[in-house]
Amino acid sequence: MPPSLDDFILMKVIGKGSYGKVMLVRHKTEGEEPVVYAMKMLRKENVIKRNQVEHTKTERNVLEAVSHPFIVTLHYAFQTPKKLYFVLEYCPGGELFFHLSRAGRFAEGRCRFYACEILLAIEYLHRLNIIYRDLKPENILLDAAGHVKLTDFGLSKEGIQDNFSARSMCGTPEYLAPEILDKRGHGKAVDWYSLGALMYEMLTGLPPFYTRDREKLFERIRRGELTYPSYITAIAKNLLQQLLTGDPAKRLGGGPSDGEEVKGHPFFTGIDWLAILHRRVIPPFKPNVSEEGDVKYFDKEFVDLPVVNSEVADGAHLRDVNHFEGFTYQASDLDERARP
Ligand code: ISQ
Repeated sequence: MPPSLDDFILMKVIGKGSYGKVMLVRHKTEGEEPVVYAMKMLRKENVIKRNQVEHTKTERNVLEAVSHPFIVTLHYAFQTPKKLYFVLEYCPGGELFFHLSRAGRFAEGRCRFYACEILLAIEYLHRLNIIYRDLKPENILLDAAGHVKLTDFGLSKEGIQDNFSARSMCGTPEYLAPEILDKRGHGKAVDWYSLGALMYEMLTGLPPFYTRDREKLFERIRRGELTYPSYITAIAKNLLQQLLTGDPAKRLGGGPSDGEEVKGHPFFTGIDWLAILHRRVIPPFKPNVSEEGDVKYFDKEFVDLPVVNSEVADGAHLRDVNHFEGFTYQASDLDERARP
């Protein structure tokens, strides 16, 4: 049987945006322990109106193709006449952004830990010729142990040229490499720039070049002149400067060895990369979640929203209306996904 909406109990809203919403759901399993997932729901009408059809198919295909400890797992995908559903691994630690907002900024050791896990995820994607392109604190989640999980692959993958216009007008350009802003064509090095931008925000509390004036922001990203607070250590500052280099050919990670070049920076001296990959390094912060399905790290504005089962009026029971051909997916135990 292909997966369907009937297989899940909708519990709580944990995220909402122009794209649609994300809910905590419980799988109706027979006998065994209950399983919770994060269900991302997209209204087809919205996806089409916002020119996101290709991006949505990309996200579905990338998620099926990958298997990595620091990338969210896709368990099922299905559709009803009006909506598309991604059933993903639930990450009870919430967004890294949530924790960064609370803490103001992170100590260097905590920043290094997240940077290491993210670096390995990006390196893995690059080996599959996938460029992530959308690294920002909202797309980085924490699992129950405090390890990183990347989500949101709508903008990923090589060869999608239309993303600039589609995204920049609604998204935030803070983390975008200057070659994307200038539509110069771009490669894997954009992800190393974004890693630098993310690390800058983790260490200082604000993204590089920050201003609320969009035009100014664009100009500052292009000029590339950045100031560093005095508490940033010399080694961290050097790494940030090398990752935030405007010319992708001169940027750290921009060479043929990709992530290896970044790993080799003195900021990462002493890191046991195999221990990081195997999740043997204890996270600097462990989410304090009690029962399965705890939502304490998700914004109250979402969690307090009512769980509406508008799905009944949506013709949801009429399954397999294939507006989005090939969307349905069920993870198999014998999967052939590329492992790190
Ligand atoms: C997994 N867990 C919590 C929230 C999520 C949001 C989007 C995608 C996956 C998620």
